[in-house]
Amino acid sequence: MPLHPIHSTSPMIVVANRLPFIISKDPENGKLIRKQCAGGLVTAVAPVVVETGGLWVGWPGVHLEDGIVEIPESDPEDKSPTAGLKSSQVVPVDLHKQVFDDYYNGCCNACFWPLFHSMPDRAVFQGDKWEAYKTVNQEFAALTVEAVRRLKKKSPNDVPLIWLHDYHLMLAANHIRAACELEGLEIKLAFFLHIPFPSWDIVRLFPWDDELLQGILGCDSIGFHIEDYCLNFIDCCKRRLGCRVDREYRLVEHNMRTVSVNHLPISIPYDRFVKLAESAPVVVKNRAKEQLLLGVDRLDYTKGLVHRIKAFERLLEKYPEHRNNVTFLQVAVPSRTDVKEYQELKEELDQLIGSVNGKFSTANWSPIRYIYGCVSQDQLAAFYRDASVCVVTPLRDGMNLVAKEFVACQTREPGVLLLSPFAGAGNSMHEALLVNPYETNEFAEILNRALTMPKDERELRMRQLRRREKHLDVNFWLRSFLKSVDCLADSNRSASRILPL
Ligand code: ADQ
Repeated sequence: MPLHPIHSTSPMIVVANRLPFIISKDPENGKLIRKQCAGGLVTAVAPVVVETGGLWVGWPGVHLEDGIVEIPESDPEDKSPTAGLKSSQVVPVDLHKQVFDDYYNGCCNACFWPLFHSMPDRAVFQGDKWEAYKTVNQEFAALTVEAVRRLKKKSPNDVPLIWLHDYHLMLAANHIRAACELEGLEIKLAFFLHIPFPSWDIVRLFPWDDELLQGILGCDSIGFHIEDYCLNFIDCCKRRLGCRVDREYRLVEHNMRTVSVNHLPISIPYDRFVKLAESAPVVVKNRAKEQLLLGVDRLDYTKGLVHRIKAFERLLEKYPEHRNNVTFLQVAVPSRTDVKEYQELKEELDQLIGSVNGKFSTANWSPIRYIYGCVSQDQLAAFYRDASVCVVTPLRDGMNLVAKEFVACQTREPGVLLLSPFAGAGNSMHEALLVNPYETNEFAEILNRALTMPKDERELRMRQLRRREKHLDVNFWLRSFLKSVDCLADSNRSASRILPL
């Protein structure tokens, strides 16, 4: 069930690296089951796929070589957003293990992830991995075209809306477009990037940057979280490909088509988090005696975890009055655990936390509580609600949903949000305390300011943050997207597709 009904006219085909659930074998009876992934994207988009009779194309999380041959139906008890998604609406992409590894780890994670987060020194550029990326994008495209044929057979007059997601699929659009044009299948093609789109100075480091930009331009409509990413992309198209562009109206002309570039800030199912917070178990009984600083992240080098712990250490050195009553709770979800860099980061963090705890712990108090694992949504909501300060300080982040989840869950005593200006969320959550994570002393000062902020000020800031996030929730994002695609359909039907100079 969508949180608010969203009426889309076209059947939607979502194409993402992953299906909206993972398929695994029930250890007890060996039966195939769906394991839910509760991301914002799945929550928002899966109901629209269900409602419009659309399809979801993605990798099922296992290789068919592993013996998984079919997509199971959802469990009758299933209340997740994908419950209504029939197995016939799911198109699994089967990829050979080695090709998948080269595409996913070799290209997406080792190259695009650091590069797009403006950390080029970490990026590895390898021609063979790029070849695997191209192959996999072609495979995704072929299955998407097959999905279009299926939908067209059922209702020939519908124009399917194909929505490609993220940096894994930047080259699929042109393959889909070419095949559909050849068969006379009318479609709409859109793309959304969940991570930052960096400046031309960074993009030009990628040896095949022209192919990449042309790949994205294969869509009719391209979405980024914030305006800066839109302008970066437009700038790259102009400088690298010589496209005619209109920065004001966010248009790029390419191959006799006009592509629209849209600023679509993603968000969360706000009301669902409010409900969760209202019934979540109590974590902090008395805030006057116990203050919780909270961090919730995937364990990733872009999230700035090491910088954050160092700033907390500095806080305890400079302001000893916080010892014994302030605890830093860091929840870190294991991520890309088979990659060396992530293993090294985990080790560095383990050591740092150990050394801070060793330095300051007393018989009854340890400064840092560290959970390395996934926590339930109820538990997460309880942490968000009871935290005095939520520390969201990535070195770079497309948007960051944790900042928004924290704000939604602040249903009792108002806390303070500390936010990095290098997260997309920093662009609009103006009432947060902004902190540059690279400057340890200043970071410690701002931690202290957050912990000692008067209630009036906390209330004022949180009220405004909550008002905005409630309004600009994930349904707003989805509606804005659907509107941007419909507008595009209208303008492309008009006589002139060429930009005014
Ligand atoms: P991520 O990099 O994964 O997403 P983020 O936006 O913060 O980052 O989302 C993380 C999600 O994981 C949140 O919904 C959070 O609740 C959940 N989570 C984190 N730790 C958890 C834990 N220990 N247990 C359970 N759940 C946990 C990418 C981009 C972001 C962008 C999103 C959406 O990198 O910038 O905001 O996509 O577009």
